[in-house]
Amino acid sequence: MKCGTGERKKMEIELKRALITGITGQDGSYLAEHLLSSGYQVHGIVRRVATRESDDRFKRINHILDRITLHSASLENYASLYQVMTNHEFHECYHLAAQSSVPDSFSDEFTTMETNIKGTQYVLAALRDVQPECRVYFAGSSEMFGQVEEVPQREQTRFHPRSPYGISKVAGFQLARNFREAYGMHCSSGILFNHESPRRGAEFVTRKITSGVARIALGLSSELVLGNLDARRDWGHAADYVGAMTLMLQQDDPDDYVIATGEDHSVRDFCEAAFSCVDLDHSDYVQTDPRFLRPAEVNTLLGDATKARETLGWQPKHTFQDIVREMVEHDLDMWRKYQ
Ligand code: F7E
Repeated sequence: MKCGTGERKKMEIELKRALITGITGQDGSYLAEHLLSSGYQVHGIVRRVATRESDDRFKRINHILDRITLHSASLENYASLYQVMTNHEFHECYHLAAQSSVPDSFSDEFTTMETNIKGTQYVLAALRDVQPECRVYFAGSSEMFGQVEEVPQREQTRFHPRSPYGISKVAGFQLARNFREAYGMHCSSGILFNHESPRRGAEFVTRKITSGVARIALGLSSELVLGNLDARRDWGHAADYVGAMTLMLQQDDPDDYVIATGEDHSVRDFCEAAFSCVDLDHSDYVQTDPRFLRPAEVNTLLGDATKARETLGWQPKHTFQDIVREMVEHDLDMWRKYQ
């Protein structure tokens, strides 16, 4: 079933329907909430096995499960995606699902490439074949800049990825651009710099730090072991960043945008800020271990989101301090149960 102009007009009168891949993740859950509050009907794709797993897989979306529709499909299986696109018409599709851990992309490069590159191609191809008028958002990443050639990084900055993850995101970004140019699809990519929240996975450095700080403050642990403390990142709040995704799809023309705060901090700065939330000095607790270093590191990332601000009217609301404090307070509440 192709979704032509007639069908699209009908959909505009009806509720807007959005499909999210990666709906169980940090960004997917905030995006689902944001779209629901804007009156959308929200659909998500989850792996078949996930539907049979415990509450844990759905922990970020448990509170909205009765307001969203989930479809079991897999990024590794074109036929399953094709079926979802054939059975339901979508106005917007947010393709967020990916293997998103940079260190894991070194230890499992083949899965990262399969999921992130082929998965993106499958999503784009299924939409092109079944409903080419559906607007598409692709989750690009500041990891595409990698070994940066200018500071701050803008949409025009050359890509020099430093990990299988970064390479897979460059490929996905180029696929989205090619579907836009070759098939006239409304495909936009956000080049999102690091974005955090209490829903961040424990494998990422900010959550590892805030969780470690909470455990130390509650007497459940005595040290926090990290890798490169000198790495610098432009850390924003995930809830702010999903707003930028939706704004991109409301533009007349598809385009690519850097989404960032324009402020960078080192991992050491993050530790200092997090420990000071519980009146402790990070230098008394933080250790380093080479096993957390990467084969190739991205030393510094700092974004220039001027285009998003001027074209989309987007800007972040949360400050660095807000983010650190919110995450530490959340983790204190969480770990208190184990005291
Ligand atoms: O590392 C350093 C590490 O794993 C940040 C993903 O969402 O953002 C994220 O990628 C920095 C790196 O995020 C540890 O070496 C030190 O320099 O939190 P991260 P990431 O690699 O920047 C981008 C935009 C994405 O798109 C990705 O999907 O922190 N670091 N010590 C450490 N990192 C970790 N994970 N663990 C440590 O112990």
